Amino acid sequence: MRKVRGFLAIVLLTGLLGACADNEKTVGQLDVAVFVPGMVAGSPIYEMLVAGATQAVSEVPNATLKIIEAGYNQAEWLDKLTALAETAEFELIVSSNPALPDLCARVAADYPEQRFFIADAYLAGNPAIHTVLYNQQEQGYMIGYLAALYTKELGGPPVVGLIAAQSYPTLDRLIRPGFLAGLQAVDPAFQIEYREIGNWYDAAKAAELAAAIYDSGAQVILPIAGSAGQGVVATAVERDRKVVWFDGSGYQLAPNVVIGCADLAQDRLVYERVKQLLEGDDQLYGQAAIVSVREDYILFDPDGEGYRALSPSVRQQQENALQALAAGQPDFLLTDF
Ligand code: RBF
Repeated sequence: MRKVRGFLAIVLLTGLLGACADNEKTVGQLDVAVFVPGMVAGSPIYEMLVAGATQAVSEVPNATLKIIEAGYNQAEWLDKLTALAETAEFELIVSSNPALPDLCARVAADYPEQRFFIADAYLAGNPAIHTVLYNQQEQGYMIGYLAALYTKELGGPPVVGLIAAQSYPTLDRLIRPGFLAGLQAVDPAFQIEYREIGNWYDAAKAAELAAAIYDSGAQVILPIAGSAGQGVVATAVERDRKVVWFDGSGYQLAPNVVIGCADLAQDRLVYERVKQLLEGDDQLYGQAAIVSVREDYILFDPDGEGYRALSPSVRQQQENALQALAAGQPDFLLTDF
């Protein structure tokens, strides 16, 4: 009899707990989902997204974290995001990239209680969504300047490669013009040799495109291609040419081939904003912030063998340009997007 009662008690308890998990949330519990639009590995911007959210959640009592990799098929993202909102399990969905605000706005229309924070994106005025955009003109400028300094010192033709995964507004309207401005600040003769891969993972295609650009005479290429960018590095190693890097330190990928890395403080940004939102700062929803070199969210990372191996003159000129940029010269003022 005792055994049966015990068994019944366990069944009842399990049923109750199950009901709780399905229908109700424990009071005070804050569940966060990180929606990665792609895969984490090989994309520093997503590695930092996860790191920042993880730290914020670890510092807020009762907060939990789940990481969802949505994969590279962009046509599936809306359905996956909708399914996530439909669970009503997560107070906050955190993501990163400029395509996300439109998708989140569509989900928010059907699930008005759902809240979103999206880094590396811009959407103002939606009461369910907070976004923060990097002034990517600056990241493009600082790395373009270095690519041109290196090429010019070597006496190569005034052309630098840019291999992108795909065309998108931030690339076309901020990164690419900023990169060109950096090149032409060194010498107005510089031009970009531009190619597109078609996705964020095909390193073999990126390697092929890089080969064609290097063979046409360019000394340096910038990949904006997530994990596919490693194909560009592989070709540079084969041909003894150079790469400049975006979004974080890439020096370790190939010492003396990666000559400079621009960096985003995306881990710090995501940490700060997620923490603020979890602590109840609801005023952020509806707001679209823009951050820049002035608040140290966009940086240049000089701490790599490839950068230290450059001539003292190139490094001095690069450091002067970085100081000028921080002081507003040139001024890439951006108030909306
Ligand atoms: N950047 C990455 O590093 N990895 C990615 O998988 C990736 N996927 C993206 C998908 C879309 C649809 C868009 C618009 C951008 C993507 N980005 C990705 C680019 C990212 O938002 C940012 O512009 C660059 O990382 C430069 O900072």
